[in-house]
Amino acid sequence: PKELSIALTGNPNCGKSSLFNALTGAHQKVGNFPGVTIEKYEGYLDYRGYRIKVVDLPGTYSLTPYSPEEIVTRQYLIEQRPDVVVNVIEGPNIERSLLLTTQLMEMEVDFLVALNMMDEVEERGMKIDTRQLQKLLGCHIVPTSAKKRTGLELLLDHVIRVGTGDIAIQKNKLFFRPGLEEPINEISELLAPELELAAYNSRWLAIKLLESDREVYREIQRQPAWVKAEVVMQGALKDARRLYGSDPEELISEDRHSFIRGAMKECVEMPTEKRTSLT
Ligand code: GDP
Ligand code: K
Repeated sequence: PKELSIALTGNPNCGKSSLFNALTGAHQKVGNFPGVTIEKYEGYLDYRGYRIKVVDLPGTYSLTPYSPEEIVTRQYLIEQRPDVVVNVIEGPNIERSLLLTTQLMEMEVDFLVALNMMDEVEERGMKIDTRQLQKLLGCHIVPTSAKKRTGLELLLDHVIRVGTGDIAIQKNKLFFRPGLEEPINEISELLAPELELAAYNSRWLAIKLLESDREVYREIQRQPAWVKAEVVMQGALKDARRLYGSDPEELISEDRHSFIRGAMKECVEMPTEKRTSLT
C-alpha cells in the first residue's frame, strides 16, 4: 500500500486518545520519545489503499519551549515531518484550542482540524461557521465525535487529500502588527540561506527569536547570520517599546489572541443563555 504518516496534536482532554483509539484500534504500540519519559503512542490503519501511520503527540496548549510536552511536540513536527498534522480541537472550548492552531499556522506545516466533540457542540446549541473558519485558518476543518465515532471517514478522506497535495484551501498566514512584521521578514530573509536550518521554516524561526525562545536562540546563535539577525532584533525591541510600550514577545502573544478573538467573533455563535428557574 501507499504510505502516509499523520500526527495528532491538541490540548489535553480534547479527545486525542479517543480519536487515536477509534482510528487505530488494535494496531498500537507504546514507546517513549527520545530522551524523555513522555510516552509515545503509535499505531496504524489501512484505508482506501493507504497504510496510515498515526502518532499521538502529547497534549499541549501551546508550542513554547517551557514544558517537555511542548518541546517533544514541536521537535517531532520539525524533525519527523509527518505528512499531515491533525489538530484536534475541543469544539466546546474552541477559543482556547485555537492558540495551538495559530502556532501550527506559523510553522506552516500541512495540517487540518478535527473539530471534535461535535455532539457536545450541538447539544449546547453552539454554532460554528466552519466554512469561514477554514478560510481564516487556511486549513480543512472536519467535524468529528471521537466518542460517537462520527466524521472519522471524512477525516481520513481529508488526510489523504492533504497528504497527497490535493488541497483546495490556501494556507493562511497570521500577520503581526507593524513594527513586528518588518523585523520578522528581515530576520527570516537572513536565516533562509543557512543550510543548517534547512529543516526549519525561516519565518517561524524569526517569530521565535522575537519571542526570546531559548531553544531557537541556542540554534541560531551558532549560525553565521546571527550577527546580523541580532542587530535587527535589537532594533525590533527598541521599536516595540517606543511604539507600544511592550516587548515583542508580549506583542506577538497579543496578536495571536486578537486573531483568535476575531475568528471567534466571525465564526462562532455561543448559545443564548437559557432561563433557569430560580426558586
Ligand atoms: P485526550 O486527553 O486528548 O487524550 O482526551 P481523551 O481522549 O482522554 O478524552 C477526554 C474526555 O473527553 C474523555 O472523557 C472522553 O470520553 C471525552 N471525549 C472524547 N471525544 C469526545 C467526543 O467527541 N464527544 C464527547 N462528548 N466527549 C468526548
Ligand atoms: K467531556
